[in-house]
Amino acid sequence: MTALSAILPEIRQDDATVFARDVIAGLSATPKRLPPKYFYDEAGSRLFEKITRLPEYYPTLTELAILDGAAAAIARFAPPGAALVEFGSGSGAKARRLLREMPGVRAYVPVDISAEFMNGEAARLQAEFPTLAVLPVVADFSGSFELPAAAHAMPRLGFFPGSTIGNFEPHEVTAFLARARNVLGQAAALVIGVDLVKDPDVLHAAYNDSRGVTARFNRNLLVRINRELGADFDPGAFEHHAFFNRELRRIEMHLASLRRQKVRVLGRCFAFRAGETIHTENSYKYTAESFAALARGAGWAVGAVWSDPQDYFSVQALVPEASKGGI
Ligand code: AVJ
Repeated sequence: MTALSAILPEIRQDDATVFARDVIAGLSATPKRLPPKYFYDEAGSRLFEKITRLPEYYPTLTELAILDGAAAAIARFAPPGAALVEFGSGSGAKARRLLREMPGVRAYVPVDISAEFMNGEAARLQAEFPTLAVLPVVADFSGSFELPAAAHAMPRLGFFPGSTIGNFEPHEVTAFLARARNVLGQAAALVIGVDLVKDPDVLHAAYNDSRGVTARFNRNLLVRINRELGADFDPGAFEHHAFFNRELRRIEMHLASLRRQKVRVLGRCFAFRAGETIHTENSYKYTAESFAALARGAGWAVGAVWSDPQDYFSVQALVPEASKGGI
């Protein structure tokens, strides 16, 4: 981790430029939009952790229960001496559950965009599993990234929980899954959490919690843009909107301008009509069939699916298309 902090300043500067470019491009577009990956600054990561503990937010609790019940079966997809590569690790709570059942795994490689948050959690996990090599990578896993050299020599098992895949457009899912095959190796498996299509009322409640944590999470994006890009958003002048788009089978989150207003970002002026929204997130929901079809398009087959009794959420083991049924 010493080496990591040594290269950090350089990465951060580069990040700021990319963030600025993405924000300007998104606010210049019609309709206005911002990429959801930018929710996760330090405050945003903490707000998201809070969301995962809300009674209405079923995905996390459901996925944890599925992982607890299926950990031994999932462990069979880890080759001996493997590196467990987690895309978007967050708190590492889910990896912990798998690692306890995977004594043969030699390394844990969490890949996350939020350096501060991840490094703290990685250190804690290292203390819990002293013989495991914990090798964090600070990167945007939606693009291409390099594995640490030590992990190159090991067989790999991919882990992408939390239904973060739901943030990707369907064509991006295929691209991501194809890239994941390259990072993990052509023989590797990928364990992925996929949220399922369900009663719209259940979906609505999960993204409109009664305590307003999701609303704060959404608005924090404006707070972050103010702080990091010197913008003058009034977060209180934007309202949290979240609804299920039935046709596209996705939750959409927006920030709706409560009045006509102008906002300055990096010397540029952006005008909002009353009611005009910034589209901040899509969270796609899948059926077993619709996800299997996307996976197939990227050369993966569904080797196993685990879900809860209500079929709210699924954990799926993807395997190379020609070799169904684990290793
Ligand atoms: C982290 C993308 C899975 O889509 O449910 C939670 C993010 N947004 N509440 C999701 C989120 C609003 C979450 N993912």
